Amino acid sequence: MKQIYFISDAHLGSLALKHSRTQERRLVNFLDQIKDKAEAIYMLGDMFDFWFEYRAVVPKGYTRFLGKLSELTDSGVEVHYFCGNHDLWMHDYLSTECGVTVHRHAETLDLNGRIFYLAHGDGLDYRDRSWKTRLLFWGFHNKWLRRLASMLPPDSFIPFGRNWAKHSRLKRIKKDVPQFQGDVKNPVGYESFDFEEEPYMGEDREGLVLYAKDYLKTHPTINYFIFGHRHIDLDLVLSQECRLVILGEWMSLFTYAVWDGEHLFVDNFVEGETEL
Ligand SMILES: [Mn+2]
Repeated sequence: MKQIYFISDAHLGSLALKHSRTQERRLVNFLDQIKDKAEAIYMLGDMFDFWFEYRAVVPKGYTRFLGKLSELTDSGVEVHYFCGNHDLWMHDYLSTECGVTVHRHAETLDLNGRIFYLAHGDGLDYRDRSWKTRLLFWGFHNKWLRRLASMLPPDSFIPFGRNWAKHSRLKRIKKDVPQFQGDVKNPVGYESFDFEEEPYMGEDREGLVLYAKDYLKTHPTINYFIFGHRHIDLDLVLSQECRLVILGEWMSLFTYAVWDGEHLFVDNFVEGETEL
């Protein structure tokens, strides 16, 4: 049986990373290596660090990645894209140009006999949301604000967005990175391993785990919850029939999950080593 792959959070084009072209190439190599085995690929959001699409204009860059997606869909592999909080402002470019199916909300899907709940994961962490997170979530999803932003010229708004995304990444820089002690406002560019996420908070505090546990009570047929967004890799048994996977990211962990119809595996992609 053919395999179904899950990846998320590459944050391609991040101005906070020194080697973003290398990162894109690695992702493209991964996609190239799975193209004959894959029945479908689910990308669970934030593959782009900032994507804001106008009716006639898309952000420049990402050509290798977009080309590979088109190649995959041309050859019959299903490619699904769940919008994340860095790339929810999509129109129809990925679908019409690259043949990708774009999902704007969480979906419950039967994939080769098992029930999957798939989502990026932002906005679900409802027990632990500050007013700032709520305000941003509202602003990001507000159609009038989006319309307003789309009246700004791309040459000013897209760089603004990319810089905003860069600074939100720089907040997560490791405190002991020596080069960061220089110019905080204007750093030169960092290796992806210079960043760290808030570590896993445990079953009783981790928002996506709490959300999934709650959701499972009213939707007991779900076998797998798969999320991105959190940038940690987590594989947790919720019940005899249900597991939760948080996918990690594609900046320094290069994690993916694969479903072969019988087992769900989570692994890291190490170029030249990982056998796919
Ligand atoms: Mn995210």
